[in-house]
Amino acid sequence: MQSRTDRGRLITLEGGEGAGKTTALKSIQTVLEEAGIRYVLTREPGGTAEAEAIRDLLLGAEHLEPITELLLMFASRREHINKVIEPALAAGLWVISDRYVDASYAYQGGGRGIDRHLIEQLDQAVVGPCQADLTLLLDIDPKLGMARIRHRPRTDRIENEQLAFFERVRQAYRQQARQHPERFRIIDASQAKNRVRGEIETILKDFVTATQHQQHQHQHESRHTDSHQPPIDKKPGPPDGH
Ligand code: T5A
Repeated sequence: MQSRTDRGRLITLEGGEGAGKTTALKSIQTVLEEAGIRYVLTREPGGTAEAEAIRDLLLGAEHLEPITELLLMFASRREHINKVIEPALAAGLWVISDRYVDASYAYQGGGRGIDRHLIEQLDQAVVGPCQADLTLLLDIDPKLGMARIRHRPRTDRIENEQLAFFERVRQAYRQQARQHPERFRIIDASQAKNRVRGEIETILKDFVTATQHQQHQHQHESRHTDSHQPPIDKKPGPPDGH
């Protein structure tokens, strides 16, 4: 059986609209590349042909019931986990996902007001143990985030929501961070790009160092355990089948 330390690590990136995820992704990639870590870069909703088709529906539809939106997010997530995330982690690759399950708590839970209990049930059934190891939350006042993307020629269905919606999204993200302090790191995304980049790089480097330390310790312990195995009993046993 594969040990926890042989698996890759799942890093997720979250934040409201215009928080600067695209810029942050580059910083994460730089640190992993410098550390010689092989990784897969992916996104949600999306990441597979089927999940990307669901993304087009989610972001392009004129109207969707909140519950339909939630179920489609989790349907695309299941495809993504099964076909991309799990196989990569099992092969020892790291995965960086531009948004993951916390976005459903924030947008469908906080933004749309869907009962958290239902999202937790879906999380358990669809994501199960495939939870993020590290989540970077780019926290920003939605007024500033929206101002940054105002110049975009086209906006999608969710980006067209009102400010109050994005305020609720922000609060729900912060609640997620309070509930999972072991994996969340909050970054003040209103800072200048170079400061955001600096913070992300520091967090990532610490995480890489801690992971590599864990892996070395595990290898050392396995070697130590092997060398203390009791000697194999040399007495010949009965031949097979007797
Ligand atoms: N969704 C997703 C759900 O509702 N539920 C779910 O479960 C999931 C998984 C997905 C949408 O789906 C929703 C959330 C989303 O609405 P997306 O493509 O992930 O869509 O979402 P967006 O937030 O729209 O992603 P963007 O790529 O558009 O935004 P970014 O990456 O946050 O913004 P970015 O990096 O392009 O930056 C925006 C602008 O700001 C500038 C950049 O240069 C750029 O012009 N900028 C800064 N300016 C000043 N200072 C800084 N520090 C800056 N950082 C960036």
